[in-house]
Amino acid sequence: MTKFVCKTKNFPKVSIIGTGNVGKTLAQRIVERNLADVCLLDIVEGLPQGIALDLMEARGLELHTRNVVGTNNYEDTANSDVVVITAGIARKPGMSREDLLKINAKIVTEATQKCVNFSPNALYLIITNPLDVMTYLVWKTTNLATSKVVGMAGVLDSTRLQAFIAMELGVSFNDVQGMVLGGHGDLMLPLPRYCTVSGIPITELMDKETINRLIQRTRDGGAEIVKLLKTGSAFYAPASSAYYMIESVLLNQSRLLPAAVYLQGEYGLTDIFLGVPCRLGYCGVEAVLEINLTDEETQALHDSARSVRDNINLALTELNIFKRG
Ligand code: TXD
Repeated sequence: MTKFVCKTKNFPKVSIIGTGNVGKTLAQRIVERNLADVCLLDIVEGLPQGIALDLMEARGLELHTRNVVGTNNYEDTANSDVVVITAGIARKPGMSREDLLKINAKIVTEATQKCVNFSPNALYLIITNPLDVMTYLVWKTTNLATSKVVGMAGVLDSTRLQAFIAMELGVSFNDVQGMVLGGHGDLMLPLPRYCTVSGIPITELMDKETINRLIQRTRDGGAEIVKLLKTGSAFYAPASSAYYMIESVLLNQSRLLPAAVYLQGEYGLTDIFLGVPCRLGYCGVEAVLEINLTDEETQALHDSARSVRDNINLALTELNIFKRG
């Protein structure tokens, strides 16, 4: 065969740190939708290589053109457009998100620092729990701009609420919009006033009792799945939520979505990452939106922020993490 040297178009590159359930499902979604090449990294030798090879062997049948590589070496993540941090341990039954704090803080900050050496301009999408705390620690322990660090939780919590609303009303999932703000924990803040079915607020379609039941189910959404699975936690909807955000970045869609972003006075909160609506495009977080909240909602958001801040302080002191000036 005659071989020709040909310069191919550079496709975007996404590196995923942690090749567990969320990482490998996200990789599959990204390549099978032809969005980007993927580099999978894990601490376990052979795991990312095996998953990458498996996905490449499916390529001829799935008819996509993206490459997947698996590695244990951070050099291979170089020049990524997006770096996704899913490394850590997953929540087990009976374990609160806060229990994960100490172990995951070390894993996440060390992994991110290594990635930043090779991809200083990437957008860093944090997934590891406890989400809002991990996102803050990533920013605090690197020189990344606030626009380049974002945490995934609001899209997941909102899509769960959307699913529960659609199932309750028997309407198409596609017609439902949900909006969940606050930390990714028991104090998250689902906002029924901003949840709609084809533009109609759900407060017009359901009584208060039903709405409260769906809100509680959303708050318990992660735990409900942990309880059913017995080992591990949810990963299909989390991977879809991360994909949704990455697509908005790489295709420069500037979607308006809830995510953990750095607040500098918005909602009366400073120096914290918390779930609020933002605009996400190629440059990262392009804008943080301040929507109208009632006094009660503002109070609930501040309660959620307080719990996140307590855990941030715990991580900073217990792990003796260097405070960025
Ligand atoms: O809404 C959200 N943000 C979340 C968060 C939704 C779902 C899952 N959420 C959290 O993401 C979950 O609580 C975990 O903290 C992470 C990853 O969840 P996943 O379900 O993928 O966990 P797994 O299957 O246990 O995978 C974790 C992988 C596993 O392969 C480990 O070997 C790897 O992380 N790991 C590491 N990789 C690289 N470097 C280090 N140090 C390391 N430590 C563990």
